Amino acid sequence: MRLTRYFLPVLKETPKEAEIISHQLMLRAGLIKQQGAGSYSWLPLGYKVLMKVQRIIEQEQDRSGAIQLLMPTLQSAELWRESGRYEAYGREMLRLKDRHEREMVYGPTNEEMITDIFRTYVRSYKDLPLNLYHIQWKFRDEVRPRFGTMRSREFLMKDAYSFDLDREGATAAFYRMFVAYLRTFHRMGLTAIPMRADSGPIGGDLSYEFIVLADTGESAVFCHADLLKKPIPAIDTDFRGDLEPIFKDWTSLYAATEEMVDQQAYEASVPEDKRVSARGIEVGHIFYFGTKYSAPMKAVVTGPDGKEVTVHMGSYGIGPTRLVPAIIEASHDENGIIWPVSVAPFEAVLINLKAGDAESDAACEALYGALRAAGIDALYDDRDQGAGGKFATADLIGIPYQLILGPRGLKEGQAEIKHRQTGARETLPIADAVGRLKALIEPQRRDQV
Ligand code: 5CA
Repeated sequence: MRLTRYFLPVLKETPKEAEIISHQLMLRAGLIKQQGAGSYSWLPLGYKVLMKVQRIIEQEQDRSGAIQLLMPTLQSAELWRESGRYEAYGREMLRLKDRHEREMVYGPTNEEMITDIFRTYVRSYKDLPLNLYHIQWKFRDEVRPRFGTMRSREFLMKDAYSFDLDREGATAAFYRMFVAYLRTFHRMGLTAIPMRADSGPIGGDLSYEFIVLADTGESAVFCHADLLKKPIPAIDTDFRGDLEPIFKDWTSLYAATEEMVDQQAYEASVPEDKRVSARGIEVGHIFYFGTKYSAPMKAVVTGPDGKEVTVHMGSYGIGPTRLVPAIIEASHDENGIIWPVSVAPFEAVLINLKAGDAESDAACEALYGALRAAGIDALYDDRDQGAGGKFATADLIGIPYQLILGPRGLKEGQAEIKHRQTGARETLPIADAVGRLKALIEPQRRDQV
């Protein structure tokens, strides 16, 4: 992409309304624009990151056996009356009426609708296990929308719903999602710690949150330090086998959010030098809730003995529009964002230090062509502007590698690569630059764990 033909509205000043660094940087780097209270447009650069985050989520969901579909945002109030949540959900749910005076809600989550889909089509235990997911906008009329897309009113959620014959089957589904989540966050360069949680309005008795540690996190968390450096399970790509040992291994070390923490148990089970009390951002939440929705909504199948069985369900949420700021909170410096390659909007930025100079332009055009031919997603800063501004933009928007070429280097046949994360610089023959970038970038794309 040529910057002169792109749409990248970067801001010089830090917007006053933004309290936390990720919100400031998302506005400054032209990732989002506020449209109303807790409502944001995703501008092209932000949208590219969001799509990469979603792609990783989809790959790991698919790999775990979940199947993608798409449900609408507006739902009939009737469905919510069936489960008993129409009254229970309270003012967080946006309610509206259509021209026929039919009561509708803008979905804050989809347990009811997916249960309706299930009961329409599934009749036999032979069709289980089943796990269906979608990525769709949700609306929650949060009391305090804040921190940009971190806690907005309209936000994207990946929500998956599992259906099983019994508690044992549902627990196995829960473990699969648990492992899929560990892999998902790891591929985005995040350390996310599973913590036992309260299940709130979703209900159920088994519930874990995945928390990314950051000073600006909304909740206080307490955990064992070893959780922060646990290797991610490299499992069979089809998720076969028993995943309970992985779940047990990860949850045997103490970790809890402030709502759930038991200070005595924490101090008893974690040696003093291993106690981490920090703040964290909840990026995912998984629930097992048995027959809470399937019983009132009559989602039943015929079991192996011919008798009717009410199915056991779980639901599994991840917030893609929250993950983008969470990644920034975890990875930035005083000059801007530092994207991990796996979610970076561009993998490299080519900086022409003297746009307008015939020789520089020709050499940069050739390099830009070579970058594309090598399959590197590159931004070409071809603006007719001073070098200082170009370096500042490249740092601000966080592109992992800067490939820098100017008249002086050109004379010596040399280009420079700057690593955004470490600040390291290497000078190398122009002809070697693209090959070197490819070697740096490819292993970090993290298609696998
Ligand atoms: N039905 C269940 C799971 S599918 C559910 O709604 N879970 S949740 O309430 O915990 O939300 C799931 C995820 O959505 C959260 O972990 C968070 O990443 C994201 N999320 C929730 N509320 C917001 C919000 N106001 N802004 C941005 N992301 C949010």
